[in-house]
Amino acid sequence: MENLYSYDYQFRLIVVGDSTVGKSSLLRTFCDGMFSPDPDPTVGVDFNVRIVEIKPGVKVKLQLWDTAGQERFRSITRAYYRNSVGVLLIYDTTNYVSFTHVTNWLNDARQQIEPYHCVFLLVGTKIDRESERQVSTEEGKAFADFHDISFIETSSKSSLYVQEAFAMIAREIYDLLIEGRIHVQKGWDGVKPGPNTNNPNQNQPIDITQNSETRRSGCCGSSAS
Ligand SMILES: Nc1nc2c(ncn2[C@@H]2O[C@H](COP(=O)(O)OP(=O)(O)OP(=O)(O)O)[C@@H](O)[C@H]2O)c(=O)[nH]1
Ligand SMILES: [Mg+2]
Repeated sequence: MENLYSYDYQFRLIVVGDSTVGKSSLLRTFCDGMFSPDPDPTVGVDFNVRIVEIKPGVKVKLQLWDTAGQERFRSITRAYYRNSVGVLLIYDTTNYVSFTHVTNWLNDARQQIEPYHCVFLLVGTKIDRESERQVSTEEGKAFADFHDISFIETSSKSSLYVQEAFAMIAREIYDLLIEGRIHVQKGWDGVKPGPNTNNPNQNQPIDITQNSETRRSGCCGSSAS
């Protein structure tokens, strides 16, 4: 069993996208290894935790906020962006309309999160339903490239690339942290140091002032103090 008290950093991630695109299913597969063909729609916001080893000897606790896609919960969802360091933008590869709405989710997230740093990952779900596909891999990739963010396609039903999706965004955040482009800040819960003591950087805020001109793929915002 995972030791929930042994980790180097905590990253807070939020999962957003239209209703029924498979946000909760993605988290359930990732956190519990289970898939349900008939889950309840999310009401407001749900919360999951999982510790992952993103590099040999580096453990990160992922605090995962699962949001409701339904419009009536939108104001609740917005309140959770600000304290997130990563956003998984989800669409359903068998539902073109959900893909066209990703721009709105991206803009909404950017608006709420700035001036804090954030890493985005575009995730196309349900690739086990290949015969019903409406959004090609190329279209997903082109959107991600245009917005300078990472991209992956998954199936929660068959577990395909689910672990990889979370590892991808966690590693990207960690690399930015180590490079000093994201840092631990008081009053912001996106990244927090963990209780492990073997990481020399963990208890001190990282000074990014010397690097604040540079931006990296998928990273938005500037230094907030
Ligand atoms: N075949 C297949 N079905 C999936 C997959 N992921 C989710 N589904 C199905 O899609 C439907 C919606 O899944 P949810 O995970 O509840 O969707 P959601 O995005 O959390 O929806 P809201 O909570 O309403 O925002 C369910 O019937 C799931 O079983 C997948 O990878 N493959
Ligand atoms: Mg849900």
